[in-house]
Amino acid sequence: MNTIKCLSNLRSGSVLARNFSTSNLNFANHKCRVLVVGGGCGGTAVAAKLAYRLGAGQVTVLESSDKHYYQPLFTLIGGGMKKLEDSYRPMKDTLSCLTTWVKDRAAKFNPTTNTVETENGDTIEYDYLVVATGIEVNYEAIPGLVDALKVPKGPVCSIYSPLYVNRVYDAFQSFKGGNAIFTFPASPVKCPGAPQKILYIFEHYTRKNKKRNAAKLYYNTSLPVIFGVKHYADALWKVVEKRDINVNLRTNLVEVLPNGREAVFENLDTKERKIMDFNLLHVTPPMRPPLVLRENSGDLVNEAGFVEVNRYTMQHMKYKNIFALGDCTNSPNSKTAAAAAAQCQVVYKNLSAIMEGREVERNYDGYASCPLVTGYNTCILAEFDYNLQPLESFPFEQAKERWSMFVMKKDLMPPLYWHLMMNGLWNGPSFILYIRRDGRRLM
Ligand code: UQ1
Repeated sequence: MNTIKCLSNLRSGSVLARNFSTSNLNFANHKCRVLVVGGGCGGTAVAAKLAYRLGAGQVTVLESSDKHYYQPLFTLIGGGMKKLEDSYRPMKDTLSCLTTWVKDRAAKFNPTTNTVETENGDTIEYDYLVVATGIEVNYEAIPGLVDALKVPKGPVCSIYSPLYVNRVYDAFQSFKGGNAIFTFPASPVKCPGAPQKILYIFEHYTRKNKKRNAAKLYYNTSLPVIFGVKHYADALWKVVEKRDINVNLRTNLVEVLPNGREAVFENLDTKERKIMDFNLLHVTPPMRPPLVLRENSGDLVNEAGFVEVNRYTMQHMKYKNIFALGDCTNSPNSKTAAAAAAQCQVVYKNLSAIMEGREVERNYDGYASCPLVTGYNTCILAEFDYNLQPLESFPFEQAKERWSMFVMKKDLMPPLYWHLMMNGLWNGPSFILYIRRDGRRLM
């Protein structure tokens, strides 16, 4: 990664940029051409692209974290296949050296004055803004959950936070039998496939460790379907049937009882509540946009707090100098890193066009992909668009569980993410589809 960054420095004639630009600067009043709010997957990728085009010092990234997590690894950490330490890099090494890192957090968006106020009380003025704050996990929304997640070596766990992900494999190992319940909340979530990936990994784990006969597995999901895309839902129903997993649709976790062994679920249609006991409870928490979007961003967002963009161009519906991508937008795609990869090229192209006084030119088709890991060596690679139609990269039946797709998820995607996507060099597999589908993906 350093080689690519240094090369980009040399090519822009700014060898020193790495040392001076990617530092945690705090200016009382900072002015920049492009402000990217959020140094996660989408923000970092689009900032790298823009900085490479505009040169050093033109793009500022507002991000408070020291670490950048590659969150797709969290399911594998849950299964004991990877370590938490494998999933992150220092923020300073992830952000392009051509960008200026302001280590702070957005407190208020003022789209009419082209400024963002930060939590430290500074104001950043921009010509163009890219919002990429991501979505926030809200464990507190479920009474009893946070306390249960504090119990050392307890049976309640969750892959959705670096705070709790290491509890998951511990809970697998402590499990001796009884009910193992995996949940999906009644809110938009990032990586909607992950709540069942960890279920399938656990099922395989119990078989490998001679605990399967003693275990009763439940997937309690708020959704009315097992997966939003029928093509893959059909395949997943066969997986749960074959592996004797009980699926309860429209079933939402509402409380974890203080005894730490029982949870309350509500049927979202009948409103009926029931208590289920468990020996393992894997929780996917409800999620929501971060506070600054929910409360301090005026007409940048919809009622729920998601940034209102045109779903094709990713341009803000009202403010033409503002774009958004990733999990914080209201575009109805699946919230995955692969979607952010496809969106970052659309944002980059359209923002560049606007800067040059041209019309937006690129359309995002809703592409998302979800490597549905189904155990310790198999994976179904789901790829689809806004119409929930499969949009597959490979010339074989992807709805089938495959070892090759598991290797791609576990061993090929992480280096691709760190070396290509974080340097603005990966826009998803649209080029493969371009070759295979006669140009369908490049509009
Ligand atoms: C992808 O582009 C991506 O974004 C970086 C992922 O997130 C980690 C993925 O998991 C996948 C599967 C893709 C799509 C890539 C190919 C080669 C189909």
